Amino acid sequence: MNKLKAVAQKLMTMDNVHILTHRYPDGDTLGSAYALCGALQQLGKKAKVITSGEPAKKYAFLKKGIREQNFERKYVVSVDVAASSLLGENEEEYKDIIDICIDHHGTNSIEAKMKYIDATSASAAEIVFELLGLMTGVILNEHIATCIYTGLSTDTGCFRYTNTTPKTHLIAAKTMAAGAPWEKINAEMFEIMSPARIELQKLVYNTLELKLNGKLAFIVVTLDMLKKAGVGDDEVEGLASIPRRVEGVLMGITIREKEDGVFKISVRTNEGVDASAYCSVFGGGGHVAASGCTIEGTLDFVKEALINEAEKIL
Ligand SMILES: [Mn+2]
Repeated sequence: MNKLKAVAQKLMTMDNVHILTHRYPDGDTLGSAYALCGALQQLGKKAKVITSGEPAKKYAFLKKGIREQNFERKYVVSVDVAASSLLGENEEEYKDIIDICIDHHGTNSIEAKMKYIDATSASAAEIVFELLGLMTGVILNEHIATCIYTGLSTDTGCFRYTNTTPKTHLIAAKTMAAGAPWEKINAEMFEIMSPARIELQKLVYNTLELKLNGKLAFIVVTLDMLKKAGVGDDEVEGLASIPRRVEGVLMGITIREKEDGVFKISVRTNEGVDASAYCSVFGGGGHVAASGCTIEGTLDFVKEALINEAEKIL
């Protein structure tokens, strides 16, 4: 039997399901989770999304088709979560009891009774879309279409990144036909920003530096800048694409201070430079063109470590 079909059949037998997202939840993990949750509820099952951390306000619309249900958890599904550490605050409670793990990160290291990993999918939402198609009785309504489209669009940078495939567009087309408000979703995800967020962007642009003959660019986002601009932690997303935009840059790095001496690093690359391999040196990982890791130390130490390692491959 096709493995995804086996996952679909297993899900059909489940009830009282908790669906987990990764920490700092993005459009893909949330879209995938709420699409699956909506589908299970359509089938008369009880299901609930357990996010790791409060999602940014701009994702609130993904919840709109979901009924709040209280029940005792019997099964656990994770979507778009590549490693148990990425469950964040939910790691301890859930890491050993995951029944089904659905993901598109080739590096996935989650322990689960059943795993479906497809690294050729641009987003977890693509897998969830195909999964729902294999579940008898699930209808692609406007809510599910909205969730899936959001996952596709956000993980492909609005269908621009190299992970985008003909399949991505075919699924997007089906969700558009099913009523996903694609223009509004893309405006909300990629265009609209609060004045405070624009203020932050101004501060961040001032930190842009080019290294290694212009092949490496990085920006720095400090807690102080967030304070100065008046933005919440949930409005910081999306800055990571800035350094890679500089002409000639092969690797764009965003160094974001999470707490004193702890930096979250986001790496975006051009022309096939392997960001995942690069980040694995620092204990992180992800995709070829988009990966991340966490490094502790002073800002100067972190910068130097990143530059030294980049010099080996650029
Ligand atoms: Mn994803």
